[in-house]
Amino acid sequence: MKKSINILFFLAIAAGLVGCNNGNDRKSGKGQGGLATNAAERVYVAPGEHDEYYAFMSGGFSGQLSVYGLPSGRMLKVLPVFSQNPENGYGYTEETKPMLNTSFGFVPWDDSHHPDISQTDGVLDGRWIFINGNNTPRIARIDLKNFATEEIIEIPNSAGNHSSSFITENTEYVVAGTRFSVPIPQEDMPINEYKGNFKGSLTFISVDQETGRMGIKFQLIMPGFNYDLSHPGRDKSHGWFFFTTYNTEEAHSLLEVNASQNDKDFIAAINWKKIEEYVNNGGGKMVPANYAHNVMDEHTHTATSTMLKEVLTVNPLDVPGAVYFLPTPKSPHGCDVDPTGEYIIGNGKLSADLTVHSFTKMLDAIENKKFDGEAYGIPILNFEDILAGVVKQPGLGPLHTEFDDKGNAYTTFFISSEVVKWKVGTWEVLDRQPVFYSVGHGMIPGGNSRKPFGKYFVALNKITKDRYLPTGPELTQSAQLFDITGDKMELLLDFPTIGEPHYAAAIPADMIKNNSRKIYKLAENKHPYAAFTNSDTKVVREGKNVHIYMNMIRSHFNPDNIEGVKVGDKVFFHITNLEQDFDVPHGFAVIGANNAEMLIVPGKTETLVWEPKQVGVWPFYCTDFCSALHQEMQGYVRVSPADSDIELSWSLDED
Ligand code: RUQ
Ligand code: CUA
Repeated sequence: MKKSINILFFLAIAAGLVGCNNGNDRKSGKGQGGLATNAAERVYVAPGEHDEYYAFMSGGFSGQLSVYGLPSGRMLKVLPVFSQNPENGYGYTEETKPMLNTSFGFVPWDDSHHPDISQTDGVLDGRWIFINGNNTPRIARIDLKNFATEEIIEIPNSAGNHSSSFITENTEYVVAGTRFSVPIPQEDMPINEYKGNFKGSLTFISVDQETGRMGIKFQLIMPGFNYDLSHPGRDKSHGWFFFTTYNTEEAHSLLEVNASQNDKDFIAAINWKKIEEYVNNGGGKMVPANYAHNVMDEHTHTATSTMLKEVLTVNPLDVPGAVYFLPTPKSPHGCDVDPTGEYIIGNGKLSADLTVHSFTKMLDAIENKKFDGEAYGIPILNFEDILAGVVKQPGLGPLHTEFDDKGNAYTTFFISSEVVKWKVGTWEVLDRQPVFYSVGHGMIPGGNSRKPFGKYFVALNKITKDRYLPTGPELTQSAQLFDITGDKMELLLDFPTIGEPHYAAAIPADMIKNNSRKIYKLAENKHPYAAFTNSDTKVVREGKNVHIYMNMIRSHFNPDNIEGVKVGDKVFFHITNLEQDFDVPHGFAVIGANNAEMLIVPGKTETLVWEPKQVGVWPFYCTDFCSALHQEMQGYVRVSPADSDIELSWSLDED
C-alpha cells in the first residue's frame, strides 16, 4: 500500500497546483492566455487563396491521417491508412484490401500516432510521410504526390508499436519501437514470469531512396521495458537514435503504481551506424517470423501482400559500444532532440523538472567509462556526467518538446494544461500559455528536424469540454494554433480534429503542392481488368465469379444494362474512370453491397465485389455529383434464380 501513496500524493499536489495556477484562464480562455488581438486576420485565408502550410495530423483511434491547411485550420482531406474508409472505398475495394493484410489476417483498423515527413540532410523534403499503427504493429508510407497510402509493413516481435515512426535525417531508416515487451518469439507462458523473460524490440526499417520501399534491416532485442517514444540524432548526433523507456521495473500488473517505483528510468541511446556496420558484415541472427509487407503498384493500381518469413535480430551485447542507457527521471514520455543534435530531452511524466542530456558529454562519458552500473549487460551512464541542464519546475506532467528556428523549445504539459517556452542552453523559462485542455503533443512545422520553419505552434489537445457546441457525450478533440514569431506565444485559433491526434507534422505548402498528382494517365494504366474502349467492355463468367469490365465517363456507365447474373454469384465490378481532367472522380454503389461505395479518380481502375442475394432487377449509380446529368449516371443488373439458364449479356443503349 505504501508505494501507491507516493503517486497519489503527487497527483493530488498536481491537481491542486493546476487549480491555483491557471484557474481563471482555464474557465474562459479569455484571460491572460486568451486571444491575440487581430487573431482573426492572421488566420484568415481569403476564399480561393491557399494556406501556407500543409499539416498532417494523426487520427489516433481513427487509424487515419488528416490533412489540414495552416493557418486557417481548414480540413482538406482524410487520408485512409490503417482503417477502411467508406468515403472512397479504401480497404473495401479488391485493389486496396491487401493493404490491410497482416499475420492476423485482415485487420481493418488501427491506432495511428506519429506521422513523420521524409528528410534530406535533416530538412523536410516532402516526398513521403510515415505513420505507425500502434495496435497491430505496422508502419505505413504515404506518397505525398498521390496523397495515398502506398505501403504498409507489419512489425514482428512487437506489441503496441508506439515509439514509431520516426526517421533519420536522410530517411535512411524509419524506426519502430515496441511499447509492450512480450515473449520473443511469442509463446505460451505464465504472465508472472515477465521479468527477465519478456523482451522489447527496436526495429530499423530501411527505406529505398528511389522508390520509398521499406524493408526491415534489423531488430534490436532489448530488455523487457516499455519503449515509449523516440527521436533520431541529427547533425552531430546523426547515426544515433534515442528511445525513452518506462517500466524499467518490469512490472506486469497495476503499472500505474508498480512501474512508477524507480526514481529514474532510461533513455536508450542506440548507435545505429555501428549496428548497421555489424549487420552489413554478416552480424546478427536470422530468426523465423511471419509478417506482412503490402505494396501498392502505381500502374496496376493494385496492392499485393507478401508474407515474410524471417527477420534479422541483433543482441545488443554482441555489438559492444552500440547501446547505452541514459538515466532519466520518472517515467519519461517524449524523447526529443534539438535541431543542433546536441541536446536530448527526456520529458519525465512524473518529474517536476525537465532533464536535458548532452550528446557531447554522453560521448565523453562513454569514452571515459563513466558508468553507473549496467542493466542486462548494457552500461548505464552516470547521470551527472551527461547532464546538460535542467529546466526547473516548468510545469506538471511534461509530455513532448518541439523546437523553433531561434533556439527555443516548447514543452507541452498535460496536467497543468499549458505550453511552456524555454531557452535551449540556458534552460530559462521564457513564456507559458494555457491550452484548452490537457495538451498531448505540440507541433511546429519542421520542429523535429535540423531546420524548423518556426512561425506556428500547434497544440494537440485531448479535452475540449466547453470550447465547442456540445455534441452529446463524445466531444471533438482539438488543435490550437499559436503564433510564435514574437517573444510571447499568441493564441490565434481553435479548430476541431478527427479522432485523437497524437502527433502531427507540417511542411510549407510550396514543397508539396506543385508536385501533387492531378490524374492517372490512362496510357499508363496496366490494371488487368481495365476497359478503355467499347470493345474492351464485357462480362465474363468463371464458374460462380462474374467479371464485369466496365468504364465510366460523364455521364454514363458502359455497359449499364447487365443480364444473366444469378443468386449465389460473386460479381466483380471492375470499373475504369476514362476522365482525364483534374477533379472528376466518379463513384459507384450498388444496392445491398456488403462493403461500401468506391470512388474512382480519373484514369484509375478499381473493383468492388457484390454478392446478390435476391432475385430482381437491381440498380447501381454514381455517388459523386459529377455533372448536371449526374443523376442520369446509373444502370441495372438483372439477377435471376440460381438455376436460371439466362445467358450473360450486356449493353449500353441496347448496343
Ligand atoms: S503519444 S500524447 Cu501516442 Cu505520442 Cu504522447
Ligand atoms: Cu459520375 Cu456522378
